[in-house]
Amino acid sequence: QTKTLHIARPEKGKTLADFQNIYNSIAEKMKSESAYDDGTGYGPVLVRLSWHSSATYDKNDNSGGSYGGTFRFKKEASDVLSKGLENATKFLDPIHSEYPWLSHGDLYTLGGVTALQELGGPKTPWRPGRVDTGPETVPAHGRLPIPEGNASYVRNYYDRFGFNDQEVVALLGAHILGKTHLKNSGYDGPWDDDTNIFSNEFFGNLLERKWTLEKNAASNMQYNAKGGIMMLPTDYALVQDPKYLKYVKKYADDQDAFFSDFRDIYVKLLERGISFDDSIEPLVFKTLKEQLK
Ligand code: ZEM
Repeated sequence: QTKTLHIARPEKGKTLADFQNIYNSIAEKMKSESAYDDGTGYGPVLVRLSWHSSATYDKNDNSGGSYGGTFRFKKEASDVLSKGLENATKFLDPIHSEYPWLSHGDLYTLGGVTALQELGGPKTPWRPGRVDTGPETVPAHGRLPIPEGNASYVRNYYDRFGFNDQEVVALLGAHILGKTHLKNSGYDGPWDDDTNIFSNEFFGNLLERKWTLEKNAASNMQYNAKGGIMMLPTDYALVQDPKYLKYVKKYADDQDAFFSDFRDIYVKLLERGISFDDSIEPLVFKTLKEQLK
């Protein structure tokens, strides 16, 4: 089988300072538009955009992934499973106008890294070099996961990326951020009271709350707990499968282990399928708060 080659070619002549400027523009815009989604702000939907723009990856032919920035095309963004992400691309459009030299793949992944760090998540090294590709490189719909799946669905799904059980559990800890919206996905509610603070509470909630499987207003089955928090069937699968459960317990107990493992698998997700030359240094950005000091 022929494999698509995705060779990183960083924007010419740009340094850490240039990318830190973009980080700052995104972070400042998040701050000034913090009322979005009833006060959650844009952070979670930016993290989700970074995920969906990477989630088309297939290890078998190295197609899809974040490299080509193809989420900018209707052909990709119109997938029903991506409803709501137009809010994230609209948020980032003016950032791209400010920095037109930045590729869309770099923009969408840097948006996620910025949001993650600003919401209290781990420092996440990021490498530039994605290059825009054309609409002919958009894979057919069908590469995004459905929320109805059980543990074997989730395991089989992430095998397409080459991710193991530990990596999958760490990655899904991102579902501490934001919420599900009936009008987007047909699911309803947040995963935690705090929708915009990154932590290991997704795992604590999974283990400690009393979950009831109920039909929501869109007739989809979801797990609900007191206080109006929820889990998707794919989230709940992590406590139903003993091999996943082991890592759920570990991350619930050890926030540092979660932060470090989440960072590693998130970087891997955002870079899947891309060949980076050794000379391309990972960039580590300062948060807005750190820059005040
Ligand atoms: Zn999500 N996700 N996701 N996810 N996701 C939603 C929202 C968010 C799945 C899924 O079906 C859904 C990952 C993996 C998987 C985020 C990040 C990451 C929603 C709700 C659904 C239905 C959308 C809505 O209604 O607006 C499934 C099935 C997944 C894998 C099995 C991974 C991996 C993520 C990041 C690393 C985030 C941050 C949100 C919240 C978005 C928001 O607007 O608040």
